[in-house]
Amino acid sequence: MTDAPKYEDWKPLADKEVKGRDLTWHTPEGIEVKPLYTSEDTEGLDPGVPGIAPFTRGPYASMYTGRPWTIRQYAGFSTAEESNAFYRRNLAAGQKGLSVAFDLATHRGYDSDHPRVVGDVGKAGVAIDTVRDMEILFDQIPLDTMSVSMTMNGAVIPVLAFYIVAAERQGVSQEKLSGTIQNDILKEFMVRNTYIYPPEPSMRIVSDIIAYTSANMPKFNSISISGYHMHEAGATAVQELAFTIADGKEYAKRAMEAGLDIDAFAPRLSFFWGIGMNFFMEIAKMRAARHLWHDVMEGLGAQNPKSKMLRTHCQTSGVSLQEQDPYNNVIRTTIEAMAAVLGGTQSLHTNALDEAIALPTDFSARIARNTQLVIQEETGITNVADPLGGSYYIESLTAALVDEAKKMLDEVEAAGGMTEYVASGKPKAQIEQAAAAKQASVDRGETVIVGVNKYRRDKEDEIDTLDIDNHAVRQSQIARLEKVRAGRDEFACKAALDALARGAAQREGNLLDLAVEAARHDATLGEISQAMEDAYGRYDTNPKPVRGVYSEAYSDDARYAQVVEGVKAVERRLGRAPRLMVAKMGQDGHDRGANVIASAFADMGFEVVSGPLFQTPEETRDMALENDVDAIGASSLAAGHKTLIPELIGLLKDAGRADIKVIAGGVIPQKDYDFLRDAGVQGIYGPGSNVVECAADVLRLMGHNMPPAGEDLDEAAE
Ligand code: MLC
Ligand code: 5AD
Repeated sequence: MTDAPKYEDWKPLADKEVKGRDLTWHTPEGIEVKPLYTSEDTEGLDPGVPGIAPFTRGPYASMYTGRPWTIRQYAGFSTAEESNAFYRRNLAAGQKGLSVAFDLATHRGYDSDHPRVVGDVGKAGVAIDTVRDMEILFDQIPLDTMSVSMTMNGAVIPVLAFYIVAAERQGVSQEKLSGTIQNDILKEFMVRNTYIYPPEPSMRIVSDIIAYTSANMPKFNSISISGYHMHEAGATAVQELAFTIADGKEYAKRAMEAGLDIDAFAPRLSFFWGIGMNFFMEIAKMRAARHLWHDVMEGLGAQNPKSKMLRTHCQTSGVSLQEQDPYNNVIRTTIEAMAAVLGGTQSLHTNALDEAIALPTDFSARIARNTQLVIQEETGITNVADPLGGSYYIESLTAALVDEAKKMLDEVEAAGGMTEYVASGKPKAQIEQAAAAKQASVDRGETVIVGVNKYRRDKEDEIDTLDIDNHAVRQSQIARLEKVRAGRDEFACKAALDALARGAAQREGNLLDLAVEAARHDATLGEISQAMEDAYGRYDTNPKPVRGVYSEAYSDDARYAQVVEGVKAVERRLGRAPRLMVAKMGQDGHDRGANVIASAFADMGFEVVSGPLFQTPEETRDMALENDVDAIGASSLAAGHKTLIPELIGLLKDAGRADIKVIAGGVIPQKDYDFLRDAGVQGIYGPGSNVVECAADVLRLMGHNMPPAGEDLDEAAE
């Protein structure tokens, strides 16, 4: 038998075909992917079998041949009644597990009647103020059999307490509850921004929940350690892997320091990945994660194999989906779902095609859910465990990711662990750097997005999107809050809240235990949060956008240079650089877009003022006036735009500064454009907007004669 041909036999043939062109793919992770992998690449790389350490090929032995992944669609909007009806329709149509999306007021620990959350109630998720709301949310959904995930981090104590008490009122005791609470605060400080308290007390909350659930709720996953939000914020696969595994290690160490036995809680730690369009990279990422977690837990002394076995949820990527030609999103989501499944996920959410515009409608949610049903029931993919195991490319890429992530994990370790590393701001800055580089590559057309920066249609079709009457939801929440407050034993409620406040201040008792008692007496979410805020305070940060990524990516670009010249011309006229304030109003913490804009505009020569997160329109006005800015870019991704931006424009007018131009960017449906323009918004930039052209528009608004792209100034003047 002759030896099978090898890479060196193949190389000259390929070189000849492509005339010597270098076919290496330099990934954003810094991995050099060759155009071909062979058996030489996997020598010494046997990943073993699923269900046995290090679990690279999957946590369970039989994987989907025994039980398919859980179809778990993340959803929530408006009131508890409306979300409950939506859940029940979805369950009847084939969804298997629930996953609750709460509105931003709830995330940030405010009741619906709080003045800071006027634009947020019921918008990006369901409004929950009391146990009563939670009871309605799960009406006719048996909590002893349905597994429920709740994405909650900031207000995790009241929300989990409400869930436990709502189940009690259904007659279900807490040891029967199966599900997951996200409870992952470290990534909130890095990327998701729905924290309430400073890092240290927030870490106590995490370990109190781990302690409580491991003692009382054996079927409940105490945490969902999430890379997803880093992925969405622009992280590379290596960053997502390393920072998430490092977060997990930090939580485990904290729980051990609090006196818990690692094998008592580690089997109920779970993970969550974002799955984007980089197909094989995403599959390899999930396999690498299982290997890495196994090693970390072994390092911490875990004995039980379940402690070392990484189980995960996945969600297809929101940022990969586009407003333009939105049916392409169905294709993207299918590909991403395939990657999650071939990577061996335990639970999956597939995004809806209207992701870049609004929350899902019944129609778009059906297509999203059916994407999973079709893969599960029509393709035969579930018939073999880890079907890609042994692929030369997949195994090599998995090993490369393990190596690269280990280097980053060592860096975190050297910095004193993830709490310290997060406090240094380094991981956030590294992710923002990667995000800005990615946006520049899209703007330059190097990263192709079909229907956006290539094959763009002249005219887009409108699609139906979900609209929520935020005012009506708020009114009905306020009415229910009043009813609950009027019907409770005020004395017992106050005593329970005082006990919680003492427990927080004096580090006594378990905070969840104390909050369950307050919830039994109908304390509200805002009251429970406030009891802890009295002891801990509220945490604030100021954005510090990265510099230099855009100027580097565009060093040879004529249009970029033209815009930079335009900025200089305005600067000569004004005697100072043009000033843009990037504003984030309301409780929407999505700051990737705002930071990318701030970073790019600063590189182009603007003086950029970055407003802190969670401003009220009044606070934005004050900051704009103090800094004497020329324009304000309001970034909105959580549907507060129709309330907050017109309010800001009114306030500027009242202050005699109608000359300050207001532009808006983010997730804004086309059907709201006229409303915003009528309110005085002078430019609207949805997903897929080019940042350099956005800057050109701002210069025009400032009276500069900026030519259209592709023309020079003289031509434009003619
Ligand atoms: C599974 N089981 C099997 C099996 N596969 N038994 C035999 N053979 C097999 N092949 C068993 C398991 O052991 C388990 O039982 C039960 O079946 C369920 O399986 P699971 O793997 O635990 O699945 P699931 O219950 O779906 O849990 C998945 C999870 C969990 C562990 C990843 O944490 C989870 O559901 N996470 C979802 C998180 C989520 O939805 N997040 C949304 C975030 S959205 P037993 O008895 O062992 O339990 C977001 C967006 C934003 O964050 O920013 O707002
Ligand atoms: N309903 C459904 N999906 C949601 N997402 C966020 N909020 C909701 C909601 N209320 C999804 C989107 C978003 C990601 C963070 O989660 O896909 O990008």
